[in-house]
Amino acid sequence: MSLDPGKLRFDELTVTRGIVQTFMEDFLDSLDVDVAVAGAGPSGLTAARLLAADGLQVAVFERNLHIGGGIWGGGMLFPRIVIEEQAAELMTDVGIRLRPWQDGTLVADAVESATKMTAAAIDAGVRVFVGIEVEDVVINNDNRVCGVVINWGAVTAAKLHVDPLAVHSKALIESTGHPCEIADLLLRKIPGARLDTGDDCVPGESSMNAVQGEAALIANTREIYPGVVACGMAANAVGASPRMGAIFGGMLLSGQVAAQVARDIIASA
Ligand code: 48H
Repeated sequence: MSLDPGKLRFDELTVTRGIVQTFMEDFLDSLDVDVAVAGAGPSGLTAARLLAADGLQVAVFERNLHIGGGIWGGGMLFPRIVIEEQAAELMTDVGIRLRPWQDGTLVADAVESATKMTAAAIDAGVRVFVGIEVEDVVINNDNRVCGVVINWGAVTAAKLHVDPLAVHSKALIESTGHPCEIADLLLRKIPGARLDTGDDCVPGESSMNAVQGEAALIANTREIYPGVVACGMAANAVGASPRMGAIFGGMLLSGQVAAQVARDIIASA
C-alpha cells in the first residue's frame, strides 16, 4: 500500500471543512436535547448510554479531552477497578471482561473499562462533547433548571473572558464527581435555591467507608433540584455520605438509577 501524491485529491481545506462543518452539524443538532450530562465519569457515561439506548437525545459535556473520569487512575494509579457483583451486568453488557475476586467483588482493567464504556455510550447514540465544560445552568421563570451554559474548558484554563453559549435540556444529570460543581453553583447563583434536603449549600462527601459509601449512592441518586439529577460521587457530596475508594460498582448503579429518574422527569414534563 502506498499513497501516490498524484492520486490524492484532497487539500488542506478539505480537512478544515470536514472538521468544522461536521462538528457544527452535530453541535447544532444538540442544542435542544432531552438530557444534558455534565461530566463523563463512569456514572454519567452509564446514565447517558442507557438513556440514548431508549432513543432519547443525550449530550454529554466533558471538560477534559478524555472521557472516563476517575476510572483511568484506578486505585492510586494501579489501573484496576473493583466492582460489586450487583453491578457486573452493567460492565459485561458493554463487553468489559471481569476477573472474579473476593467477597462478592470482581476486578476489571481500568483502560478496558474506560474505553469500552465510552465506545458503548457513543454506539448507543450519545453525543459526547469533549473539551467543553458546563459553567452554569439555564433557568426558566420558575427557577427550574432547563439547560446548561457551556464554554471551552481551555477558555477557563487560560482565564480568558469569553462569554458562553447555552443548550436546552429537559433534564440535567449532575455527574461532575467529587466537587459536585453544578449543584454547588446553582445553589450559589439561584436566589433562594435549596436542595431537596433543604440545604442551601452542598455539604460534601464524608471520609471513607467503602460499604456505607456504596450503599448510600443509590439513595442519594435522585432529583435534588427541579430538573437536576445527582449521580455518582456528586450524589454522595449532596448526601454528605462517605467516599468509598476505588470500588466503582456503585457509580454504574447510580448511573442506572439516574437514567430512570431522568426518564421520570421527562415523562412528567
Ligand atoms: C464538564 C466536568 C465538570 C464541568 C467536572 O470524577 P468522575 O469519575 O465522576 P463519577 O461520579 O462518575 O465517578 C467517581 C469516581 O471516578 C471516583 O472518583 C471515585 C469512585 N472515588 C472514590 C474516592 O474515594 O475517591 O468524573 C467526573 C467527570 C470528570 O471527567 C471531570 O473532568 C468532569 O466530570 N467534570 N465536565 N463540566 N463543570 N466538572
